Amino acid sequence: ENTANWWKGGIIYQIYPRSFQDTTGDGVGDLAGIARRLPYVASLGVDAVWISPFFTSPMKDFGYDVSDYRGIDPIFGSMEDFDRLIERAHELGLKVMIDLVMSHSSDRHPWFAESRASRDNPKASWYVWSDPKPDGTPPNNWLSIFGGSAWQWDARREQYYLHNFLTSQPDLNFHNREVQDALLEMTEFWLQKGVDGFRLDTVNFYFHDAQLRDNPPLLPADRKADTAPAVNPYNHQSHKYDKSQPENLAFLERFNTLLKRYGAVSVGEIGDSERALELLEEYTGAPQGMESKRVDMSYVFDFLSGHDLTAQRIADVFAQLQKIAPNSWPCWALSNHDVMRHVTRWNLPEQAAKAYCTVLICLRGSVCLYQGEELGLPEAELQFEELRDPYGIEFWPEFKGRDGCRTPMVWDMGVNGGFSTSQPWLPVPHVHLQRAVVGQEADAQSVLHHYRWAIGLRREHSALRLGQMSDITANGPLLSFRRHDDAQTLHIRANLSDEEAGGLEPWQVQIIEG
Ligand code: TEU
Repeated sequence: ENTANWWKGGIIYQIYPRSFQDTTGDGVGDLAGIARRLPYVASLGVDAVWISPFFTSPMKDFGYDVSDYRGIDPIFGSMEDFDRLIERAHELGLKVMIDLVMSHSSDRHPWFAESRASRDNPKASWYVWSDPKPDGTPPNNWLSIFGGSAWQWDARREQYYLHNFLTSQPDLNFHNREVQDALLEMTEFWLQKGVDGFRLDTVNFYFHDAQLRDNPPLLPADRKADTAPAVNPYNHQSHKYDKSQPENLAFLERFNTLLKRYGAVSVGEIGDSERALELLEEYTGAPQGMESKRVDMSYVFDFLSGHDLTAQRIADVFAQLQKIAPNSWPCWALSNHDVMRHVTRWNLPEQAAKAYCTVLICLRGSVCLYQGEELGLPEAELQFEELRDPYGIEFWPEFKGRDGCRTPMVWDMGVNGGFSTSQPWLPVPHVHLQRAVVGQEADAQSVLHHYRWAIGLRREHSALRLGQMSDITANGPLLSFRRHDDAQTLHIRANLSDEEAGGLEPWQVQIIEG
């Protein structure tokens, strides 16, 4: 097997470090806890872990607001813990991907402190600053995903700064070459530590329109898949100018050149409901047999959205993909730390959760699994008082935020599911305990065993990892397609309904070789 190509058709297990395993008894997970649980992750048969941010952070967005890109936040442990984690992962044959949040830093980052100090200091243009309009209002109509204007007034500089997310997440100015260089140096620091790849947070937000033009209104026809709640005004505006700018491609080529010197890979998070597939092709497109010059693979948000995942929808997504992004390499996910767990989102019985797992594993592309989905965990129901996510607090109750998918992993039936000896930062729902790892290990029919089986299936069939995909059709609840390479052809038929159809039992997925 070509190990340089491990990511292609590979399966990546996403770990949210706050909620995986606590070893210090503070109710928050840590790196030592991840290292301790790596044998479990390896036992699933996945290729890699992607660990959500563990860098020094004031935790306003739980690590997606970095104040030191080269430091480990003390709540997660030390650099020695990280070194041990990588070593352990490699011993177990797991690759390690870390989460680079480069589009913005925390407002507590020394770069921002310097930048905001005056209009003429050396880092004055490291962030995106602008004068107000004559009437004192923000320079344009850009909106923050987390609510309100994307511009925050700064009394010292008497200017606005751009933030696509929280006001405490100022946007780095990628038009400034020094910023690019600083981020590349930071990336090399982690490459030298031996990381195998990066998940690039909000990879299409790096650049903004340098002229700061107003975004036009969004035509309903241009709204495709998105995961954000309708209550959010951000979704009703086009994002022609605040993200997905063409200048990003050249930066990604610089970034990729560095990665390839170390044999490392990247998965980009493209959040763009208007041009998702066009960007997928631009970022990851590579003709057959060639490597992408920019990003190796990228998420497609289609299966993370609220739309029911019908046979028709899957077939439509692949038809679109074939048309708009024929040379791309997508990375599929059903759940992550930002969206409602899919068992709840689509109201899936256990059989259905298994069927969607099998279908996911059979699709062309790489796959990201999110911790706990292999247990069939439903979304945790939380009270307003229990919320920690600022996004949820802002839009409650129309949108309940992202805490419900971030509650701790459940390992056993003991106190807090074996996650922590003390009160966890988010509660462990009682219903989750019945789905703990220990119980499912003992039950051959469990969702956990099904995931292990399906992951193994992909490992054993080159056609599932790297083969072509063809003849995808939907007929009512029936989905069928072929995967084939020089060695084999697999015919896949799935009944995505709770009634018998086309000779298949409810939720049956049939895979026939030949
Ligand atoms: O998320 C980017 C992002 O905007 C989407 O995932 C978004 O949450 C979704 O489309 C709903 O609108 C990334 C991280 O995954 C997230 O946890 C961070 O909060 C965000 O970036 C900011 O760094």
